[in-house]
Amino acid sequence: MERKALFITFEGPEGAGKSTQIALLRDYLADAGYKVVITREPGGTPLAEDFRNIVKHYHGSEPLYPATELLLFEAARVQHINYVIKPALESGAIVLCDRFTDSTAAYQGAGRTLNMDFLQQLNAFAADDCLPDLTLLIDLPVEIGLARAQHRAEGVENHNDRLEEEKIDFHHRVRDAYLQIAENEPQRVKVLDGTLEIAELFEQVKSRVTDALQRV
Ligand code: Z5A
Repeated sequence: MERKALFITFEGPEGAGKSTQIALLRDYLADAGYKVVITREPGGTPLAEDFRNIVKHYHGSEPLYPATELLLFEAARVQHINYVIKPALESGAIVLCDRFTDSTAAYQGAGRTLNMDFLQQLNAFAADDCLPDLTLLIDLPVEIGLARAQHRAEGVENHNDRLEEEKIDFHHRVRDAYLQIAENEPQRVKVLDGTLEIAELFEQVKSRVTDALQRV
């Protein structure tokens, strides 16, 4: 089969169902004969996974400054872009990435209220022209997503997730920021209803991805 490099990112508030849809899409595309790479942010390389562990679980006596958190996400991204995403795209793979630069805008920009213009410059610097062809934003009410995430965390020892533990206002700012990004960039960002059943939502994911594949 002809190789069609395509960079697809999945975004959304907590518990939106991104990982679930990515796994379904990977199997669907692989069965159709495409080379598929799935990855995530923060993470995707050994060092970026170490940074992930800090930003998600660090609860030491020296709190992370919001700017430190931002720079750790961007540092992880530089490793990830250069060691995973660019090589995969150059090999003709479809890359499915769980979170990317829109997460930084939503969580550190809107959630932590850091300077959005500066943050977008950092995003551009880290991404180094490697921008998504398609972003699927799985939207759902904050309360539903957090309930799902909490349910899943039950029974997981030392779950302690710094971002999940943020106040409800933080999560509302994150969701609103995502919807604003989608409004600003309707060509790239497609909003899907995360309250749908898994199979029904997957039909919409497939439809958006099929459209994108026809364009490359
Ligand atoms: N972050 C940031 O702040 N800045 C950045 O620049 C970047 C990231 C890149 C990554 O954590 C954290 O990093 C994240 C943002 C921040 N904040 N937090 N916390 P993560 O990767 O561990 O967490 P996540 O990305 O938020 O993923 P998630 O909570 O695991 O959600 P998900 O992948 O979207 O959902 P899921 O795992 O597919 O599903 C969650 C549960 O719901 C699970 O039990 C499913 O079985 C269930 N589910 C899934 N779909 C459905 C439907 N359709 N109906 C009902 N139930 C469903």
